[in-house]
Amino acid sequence: MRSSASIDPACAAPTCSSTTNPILTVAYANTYVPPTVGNTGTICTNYLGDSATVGTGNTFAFDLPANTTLILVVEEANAGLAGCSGYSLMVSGLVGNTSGAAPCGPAPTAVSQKVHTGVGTFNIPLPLTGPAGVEDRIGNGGVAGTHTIVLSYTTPPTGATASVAAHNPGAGTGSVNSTTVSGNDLIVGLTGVSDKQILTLSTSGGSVSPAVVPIGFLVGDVNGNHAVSGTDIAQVKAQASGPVNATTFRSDVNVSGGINTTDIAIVKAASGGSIP
Ligand SMILES: [Ca+2]
Ligand SMILES: [Ca+2]
Repeated sequence: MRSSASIDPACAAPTCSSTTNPILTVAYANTYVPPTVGNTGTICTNYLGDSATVGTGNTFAFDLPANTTLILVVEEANAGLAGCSGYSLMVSGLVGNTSGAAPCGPAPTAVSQKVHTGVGTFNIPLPLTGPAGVEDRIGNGGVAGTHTIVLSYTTPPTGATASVAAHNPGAGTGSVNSTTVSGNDLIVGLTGVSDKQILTLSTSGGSVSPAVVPIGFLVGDVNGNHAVSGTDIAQVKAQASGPVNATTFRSDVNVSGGINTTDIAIVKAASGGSIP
């Protein structure tokens, strides 16, 4: 795919979605030199950026220099599949699209936020790279599967939108049911989120860089190591009857505002569960 040239520097942000097989998108400046057998080094020639993850939907951003023609290569991730019979590609940030100023702004920080009844609001960090952060609490207000994700930028994320890009394992469920801009924050409501999965939240559009946030959902994983075991049960027991504060809030699994036998029972019932 060849876009129109960018006269000014731009923060270009392609979003690619496949209707069939997993794909990977790579951006090049001006010229793409296809690799050949025995000479694969050309895939780095004129390289600008790529989607980093393979899937049926991905978004990324990169700085496109002035007076540069953007070339996007959409590759089927796995050889031998039926081919990219259907995909869509959208690019924001180029000339005539005021949503993507250059250079690309810094990536946001992300947290999973919950109110613990009568005590206060506590956040679990969600790193954008490396192992996924884990939300171990069952849901907002103790309702399973409802969660609030807050992405914080250095400027208001006006016009940005969010969607669920992937589930791992693929049978996982959950979708975005609200997106709100408040100050420099993009507040995303999730509903119908099934337990024991890594959900990939993708944001795009608007006046900020797109972001991809992997979020682990594993009820009872109070130490956030992607598995529920006796260690988690012991931690909740040790903190039971004590205060819910910045150190202990993960043990208040049902966000009731207290740590007690109900939380211990939830973690015991979840023991043995894990996520990738
Ligand atoms: Ca654990
Ligand atoms: Ca509790």
